[in-house]
Parts: sequence; structure tokens; C-alpha cells
Amino acid sequence: MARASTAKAAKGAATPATPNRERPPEPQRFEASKDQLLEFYRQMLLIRRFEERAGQLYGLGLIGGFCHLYIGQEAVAVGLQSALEPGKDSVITGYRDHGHMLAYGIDPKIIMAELTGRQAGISRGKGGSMHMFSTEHKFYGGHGIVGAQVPLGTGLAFTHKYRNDGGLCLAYFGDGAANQGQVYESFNMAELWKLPVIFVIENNQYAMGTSVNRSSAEDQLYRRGESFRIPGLQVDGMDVLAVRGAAETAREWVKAGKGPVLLELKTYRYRGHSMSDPAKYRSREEVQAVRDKSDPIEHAKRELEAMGLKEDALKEIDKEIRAIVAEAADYAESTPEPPEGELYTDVVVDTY
Ligand SMILES: Cc1ncc(C[n+]2csc(CCOP(=O)(O)OP(=O)(O)O)c2C)c(N)n1
Ligand SMILES: [Mg+2]
Repeated sequence: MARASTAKAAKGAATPATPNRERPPEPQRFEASKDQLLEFYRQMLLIRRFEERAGQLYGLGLIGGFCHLYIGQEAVAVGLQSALEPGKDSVITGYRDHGHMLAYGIDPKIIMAELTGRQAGISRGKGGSMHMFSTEHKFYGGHGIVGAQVPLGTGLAFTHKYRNDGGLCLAYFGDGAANQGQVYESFNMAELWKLPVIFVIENNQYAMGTSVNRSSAEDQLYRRGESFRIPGLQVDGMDVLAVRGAAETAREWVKAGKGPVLLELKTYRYRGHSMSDPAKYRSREEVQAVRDKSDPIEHAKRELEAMGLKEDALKEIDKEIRAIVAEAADYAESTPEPPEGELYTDVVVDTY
């Protein structure tokens, strides 16, 4: 009965229906040259080795506070951000942020020095793992409050539109954050004002110890923008070329002034949620199966070999990356801590 009367009211409603939303084309896997794929491989490997080293430094007690590693998810940041322009397009993410900074070409030494709380760190040693910024690169953090980066990213997109600077904002968040209310308030405004924003859900299957299926009524997260008319695309987040292809489709859509787009990147984190997570909510076999079947770095390596790259050349790259990471770790251990006076800088003391 109630349904019938609702239907009747809807029939007689004065508000005309908005026309159907146009959709972006199906993304194509990016056709990379050998050099381009090699560069993606190099960046993913840098993130992997950097994170492994960060895990070791944490174990040695050299990193304080929280530390969330990005191991397993490398293809997402590399594939997406390789399609953007650092310094023009802005990026914002949550606390699992080291990989996104490395993918934007930020110096590994100052990222590692931030982890060890040193003066030379990117936030002068006062932000740590979760709170890193580089306004020069238009990298706006680094946020510890789950989902908070989504309205902030929407605000960054508003700035791009207001200033007409041709940039867009890439706002990352997790599958857990995707259940937050502020995400949907942001979606509404972003679509209403046709803001240049790519919303990216990094669906690594877990929010701390809770799997997507246990927590989400709609587990196909790319559909989450539908009631706001934001088109969504689901992407293989373990394949850097699929990710890059989707990034191009999304970028073209947004830069053409068509408003936001939502990408769901299906990925997986190999390590615990943070360094203090014993990961009892899943089996070792589950993790191993993903590593064996879908590792993004192995995937790119096999493809490079098929393109004719020799084992020796790959070994050489691994050596180079290890040297960069070793140098970053040495620097992060030896460069001085901030002087006490730094406790009084970068602090808001006025009323506002
Ligand atoms: C508002 C808020 N609620 C809860 C937390 C505690 N918390 C930190 S991370 C996290 C899980 C988020 O998972 P997801 O969004 O999937 O991101 P992932 O860690 O997998 O990258 C939670 C609940 C928080 N930091 N902020
Ligand atoms: Mg998650």
C-alpha cells in the first residue's frame, strides 16, 4: 500500500528527471613501450624495497608511532600517478602514504628521514609515517582520520576549478573508509558542481581486521557513486598497465569538465594493517596465494622478459634500487633529530 502511494506521488511529481548520465568509455590496458614498463617496474620495486626497509627499521625501534606498509598495492599508486602531472594535479591519501609519495618522485631520503623523526624529514620529523606533505608536488598528505581526505580532496578539486588552473585532484581512500558518511556528502557536492576529482577506492579487501564482505552491503565498491550519478569503473589493481589505462580514461573524463569519476582498484595488502597487527583474521595461505598468482611486480617482470629484457638487466635494476634504499636508510639513521625549539613551530596558537 505504502509502495503504491509512493509510486503515485512519483508519477505526479513536478520535478523533471535529470537525463541519464553519460559514462566514460571502457578503459583499455595501457600499451607501454619497453622503457615505459621498465620505469613502472623500477618505481614499484622502489616502493617494495623501501617499505621492506621501513619494516626493518620499525622492528629495530628506529621508527616511532604508527607505520602502515603499502606492500602488494604498488601498481595502484604507480599506474595512477604516472598519468598525472606532479605540481599541477593534486594528490591526497590516508595514512598508508609512503608509496604515493615515492610514485610522485619525492626523494626517498626525506621520506625515510620523516619516518625516523628527523629534522630533514619532509614534515621536519614531526609528522611521521601518517602525516607527510609536499605542497611543492601538490601532495596534500598523509591523513590519519579514516575518510577525512575525501572532503579535503573535494575541496582541492574545488580550488582547481575556482582557479581554473587545469589541474585535478586524485583522492585515495580505502574500502573501509568507503563506508563513511562524509564520503557521500563529498560525492554529492563533487557531482553537483562537476568538480575535477578522481575518487579512488583502494580495495585491499580489509579494513584493519574486517573483510569487505563482512562490512559492506554493496561490496562492488565502484557502484558506490551511482546514487550521485558518479560513474564508476572497477580496475585490476595488481596490473600496472590496466591501472594506467584506467587512469587515462578517468583523467580525460575529468579534464573535459564532465565532473568526478570513481575508480575501484582491486588490490591486496600482504602485510598486517599496521606494524602492530598480527593478522589473525586471515590465513597465511590466503596471502601466499595472492603473492603467487597476482604479484604486481612479478607480473611486470614477466612482461618485460617477454619483451626481451634480460635477467641480468633486471638484476642490475634490483641492485640500483637496493642502493637507493640503503642510502635513504643510512641518511634517516644518521641525520639529526629536530632541536627542541621545533616543538613551537608549525603550531596554530592564534584564534581563527
Ligand atoms: C574516523 C576513524 N575511525 C576509525 C579509525 C581507526 N582506523 C584506522 S585505519 C582503519 C581501517 C581503514 O581501512 P581502509 O579504509 O580499508 O584502509 P586500509 O587500511 O586498508 O588502507 C580504522 C578503522 C580512524 N583512524 N579514524
Ligand atoms: Mg582496506
